[in-house]
Amino acid sequence: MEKKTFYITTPIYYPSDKLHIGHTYCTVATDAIARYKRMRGYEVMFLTGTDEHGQKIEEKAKAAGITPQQFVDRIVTGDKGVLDLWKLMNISNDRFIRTTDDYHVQSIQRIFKKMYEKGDIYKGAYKGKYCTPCESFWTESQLVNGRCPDCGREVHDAEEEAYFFRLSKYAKPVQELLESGTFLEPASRVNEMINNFIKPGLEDLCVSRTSFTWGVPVDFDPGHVVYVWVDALFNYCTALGLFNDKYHDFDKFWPADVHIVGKEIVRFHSIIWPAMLMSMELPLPKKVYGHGWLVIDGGKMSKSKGNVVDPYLLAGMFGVDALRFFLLRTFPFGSDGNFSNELLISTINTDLANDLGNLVSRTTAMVEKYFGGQLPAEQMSADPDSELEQLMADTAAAYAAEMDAFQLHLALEAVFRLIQRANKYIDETAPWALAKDESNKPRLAAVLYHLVEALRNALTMLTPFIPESCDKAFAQIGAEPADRTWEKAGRFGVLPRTVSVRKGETLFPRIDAAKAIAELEELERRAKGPQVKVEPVLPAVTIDEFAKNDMRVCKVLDCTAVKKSKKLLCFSLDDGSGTPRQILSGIHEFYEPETLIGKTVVAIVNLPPRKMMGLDSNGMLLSAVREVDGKEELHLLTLPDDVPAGSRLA
Ligand code: ME8
Repeated sequence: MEKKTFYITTPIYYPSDKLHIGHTYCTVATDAIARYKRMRGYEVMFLTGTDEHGQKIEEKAKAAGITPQQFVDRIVTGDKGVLDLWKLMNISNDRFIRTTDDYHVQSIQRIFKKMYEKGDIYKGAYKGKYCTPCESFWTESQLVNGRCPDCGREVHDAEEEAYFFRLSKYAKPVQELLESGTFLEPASRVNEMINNFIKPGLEDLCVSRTSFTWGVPVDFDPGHVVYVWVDALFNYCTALGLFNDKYHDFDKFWPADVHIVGKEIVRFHSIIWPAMLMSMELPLPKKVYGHGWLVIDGGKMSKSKGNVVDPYLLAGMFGVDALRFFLLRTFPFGSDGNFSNELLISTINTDLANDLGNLVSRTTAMVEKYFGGQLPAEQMSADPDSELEQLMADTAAAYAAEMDAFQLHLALEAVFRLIQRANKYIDETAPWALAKDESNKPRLAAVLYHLVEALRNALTMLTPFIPESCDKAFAQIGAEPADRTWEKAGRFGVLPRTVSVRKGETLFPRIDAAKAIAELEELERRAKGPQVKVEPVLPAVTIDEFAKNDMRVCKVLDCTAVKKSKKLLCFSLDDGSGTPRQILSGIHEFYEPETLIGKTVVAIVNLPPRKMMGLDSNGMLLSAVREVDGKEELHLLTLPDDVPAGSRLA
């Protein structure tokens, strides 16, 4: 019998900056679902990739002095680029598409032409509000406080000759699609789409641009490039071979079972995408699932806000599986979640180090200690522990239901109820007390067998989330690959009663939170580089006003610390007049006085005299000052020694 197929996608990423933990969240979630479906026996196609065209990339490449292709190559295939990140995070995608791939470009041209020939794309003139970073045109009514509703940045008036897609024609069938069944989930997003976008009236969509060139050229009208969202959305089909010879899986996998997307791009996936597919007379995807954002202090992570969290850094410190687990265990998939390092560490410590890690190490240690590593089948009592056995079955059922509904955090919650129950079972049965009396050995063996079986069940269900750690733990409890399958989950009595276990390395060492956070902050600080505060430019002065400042080159004749002052240095200066000038300067924390004698400095000499610590100061020395990482940095202005004393600065 042919296997059932399951086609799942993530959004294809903009390689305009390095990816952050928010992008990682979406891909790790999709990966866990894909792995789960494979475990359930589906032939899975898991697609991800990069969305490489558009004005933003063209502008960034220009600013970097390289071609757009070079720019995207760096971020996609370069060191610590997109491909490296997915490898590191153990992402099991079956295919990776780049929208600059020739086959995709060719397919997009054919798709565009087909919709044009059908009359669903027509030529017109576009006037609207354009958000450059989001590459989106907006109508006046869609703006929020006159700004882009997606990113909150300024929009500007834009007008250009353009092709339009007859989105308005599809308003009714799209609304029906949204209202019927479960095309878009979570359900809360349906009303948002209908009320915010469909009810105000769907306008035709501008689908070509002439103001830049980095895009798929409209082959029948040079000068136009295809709107990046048309180019991007059809990746889900071109990557299967629609209108190209690169792949031949379209009939097998289309329509997609689910597109996993972030909430801000639900609009594109649940309105524009089905409308274009209707136009192309292609089947519609079965589901779009809009997940929430990882936020920091309530705001979305973004490079421009400087609050992006680097997945390389976290995976390096805590391990890939710990990071994968944290992302999917902590935040309900459909809602926003507040990311913090503290939460990450406490989740690792509580669930992985304590609950799971302890269950593995206590179970294996006890089988080794009391039975030399192998349970004695012939001596094992057959007493059932029906509550724990039943919980194994119930957990598998609950887990499957939650995974099928993409409620990943609830699926994990169910598994951890089993793990916690198994830990409690250890306390209740007290194997160490049973071990004291030889006659209790059969019961002791049965208790330990129950624990190994509870672990086997839990690990099977955790495998899509933390595959490498589960492999290691399975090896410790003597579970062969054939014992790790979904068919064996939810059952008791799968492993042989003579199972051999071997205590191994600690899977998730406990993290010292204070130490780890200090280390992380230091690494983050170093990765960011010094944070220099740049003072805003002051209001303008006229040249005449400026010329009133009398700034002179002076030689330092003597320099001493002022008694009882931590800051002040007393300078005796040759200002060229023949009479030494005394100036006090609060720079002792930056310089030792003797190191300044003989230096050529600059002083403003026409300030009114001041008294400080009982001493006269006749002017001020000029310094360069800036704030770095919140601390003031000062450099006394010095000139080459051949500049004579008394020269004026002008
Ligand atoms: O949108 N938390 O690409 P993209 C959770 N190229 N998810 C986040 C996030 C965060 N802090 N930040 C970003 C695009 N994402 C288009 C997709 S698909 C045909 C084209 C998610 O790189 C975001 O919600 O800007 C989106 O789903 C994905 O990362 C890619 O974002």
